[in-house]
Amino acid sequence: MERTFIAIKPDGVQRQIIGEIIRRFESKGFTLVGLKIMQVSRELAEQHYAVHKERPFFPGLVNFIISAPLVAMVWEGEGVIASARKLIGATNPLTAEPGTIRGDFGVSVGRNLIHGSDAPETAAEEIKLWFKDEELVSWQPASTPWLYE
Ligand code: DAT
Ligand code: MG
Repeated sequence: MERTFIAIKPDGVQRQIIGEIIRRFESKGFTLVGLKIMQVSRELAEQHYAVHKERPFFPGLVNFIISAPLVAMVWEGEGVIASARKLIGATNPLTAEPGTIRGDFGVSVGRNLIHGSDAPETAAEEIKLWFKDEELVSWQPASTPWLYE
């Protein structure tokens, strides 16, 4: 089973759509294996977005990520990495399709509510960056036989 790192950014927390976002992942059939609300340090935010450190939006992005609490999660399921990106929608909420999280709840790229790992390598790196092994739970929901043949 694949795992991916998902974060509800400070705007999603402040707009009180944590439950709505978790509901979408649960309803789809993915399994929550890690969850915490946290005040992110500047160091962690910079590490997480290190790939963007030369971009003009980087300082604003880091300040935004540490501006208020964030919800860090790990979700599990077959194909969850790519599927989560589809549930999340395009980076710019204005062009994200309706039905996606960004398409339904956002209007600007700097406040796009949610992060999801973009590939197996980044998912593994991000899970390791944000969670200790003992913070992740391996379990099988009772619905599993009704989701997979
Ligand atoms: P994604 O979050 O869809 O993977 P990304 O990795 O290209 O997008 O960028 C990371 C985050 O940086 C993105 O969620 C929001 C912010 N960002 C990207 N492009 C931006 C821009 N042109 N202006 C402001 N913020 C931007
Ligand atoms: Mg990205």
